[in-house]
Amino acid sequence: MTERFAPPEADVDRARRLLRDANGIVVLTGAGVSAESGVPTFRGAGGLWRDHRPEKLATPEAFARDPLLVWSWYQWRRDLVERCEPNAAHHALAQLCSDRSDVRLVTQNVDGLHERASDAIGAAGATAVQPLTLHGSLFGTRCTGCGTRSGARSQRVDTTSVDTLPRCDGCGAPLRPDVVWFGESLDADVLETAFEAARASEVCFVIGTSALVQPAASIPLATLDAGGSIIEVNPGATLLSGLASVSLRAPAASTVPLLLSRPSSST
Ligand code: BJW
Ligand code: ZN
Repeated sequence: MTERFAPPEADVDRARRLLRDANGIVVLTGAGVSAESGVPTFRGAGGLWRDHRPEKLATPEAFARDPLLVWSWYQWRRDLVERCEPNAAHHALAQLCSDRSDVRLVTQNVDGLHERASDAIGAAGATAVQPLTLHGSLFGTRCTGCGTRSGARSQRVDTTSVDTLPRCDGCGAPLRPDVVWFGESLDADVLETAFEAARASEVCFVIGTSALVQPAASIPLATLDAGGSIIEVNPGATLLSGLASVSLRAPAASTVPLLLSRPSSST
């Protein structure tokens, strides 16, 4: 029943033209862009926070209290995401970033699917542009002692017992997932680059985020404050919907490629 999600044609055409004509686009994605790849979102029906309390799994205090529980949950998510593939929205955005130097992709996602779509573009010989990742990477680790990062893809974590959990080769302290938990600061350089791009762009293209988590949710407001506009793709309404020039209640995988294709006429 894909027709049920078909957004009004006039809105689609308007969004396409805004994107085509924009002097600078900042794209902000959230979990919804990966939903059709099979990666669960956080909030809403079927979301991770329906069955799991964030404060028990996604805070530094939770990790200090029960690292085995936290690592078991993250390893389960790593296994799940490894079985998923980038969808048509990830691929269309990777192509857009490759085609236009005035586009910046900023993601809250830790699943690496934008990166894999970009790698596919690079493998085909085009310029591969990697996203700015606000909340880290599901597959990286960081030392709780000395802060050393593992890089994008670390070894599978043995969650048999607390004694089998990974430790730092350098200082021996426990390694943790390299993600940003509640109450933690985002990387200052990454965040500043994202906000700079938002201020410098005429359009903020927001895809698949509930826009509830700060400071990421303020990125579209920076574009708006600088005189630009917001285009939103999301099957549900969000706090941004009322501020958007075009808000398409539609899923990402079919809609994003449609918006990034050529408008039906040149007017
Ligand atoms: C589709 C679709 C389809 C479905 N197509 N779309 C009070 C006010 C303001 C701020 C705060 C506050 N109290 C505390 C804070 C700060 C806090 C915060 O924002 N809390 C709010 C929840 C209230 N923020 C922080 O703590 C941040 N740090 C910070 O602020 O530092 C400064 C500070 C320090 C100390 C004290 C206070 C401030 C850090 C936030 C880190 C967020 N981390 C997580 C986990 C990452 C690791 C992991 O994955 O395990 O990041 S939480 C989770 O939410 C994850 C996501 O990146 C993030 C955003 O979620 P997202 O992507 O929007 O997903 P959903 O599920 O919410 O929405 C999915 C959307 O998709 C829905 O709208 C669907 O409709 C849609 N959808 N199918 C398109 N097919
Ligand atoms: Zn260390």
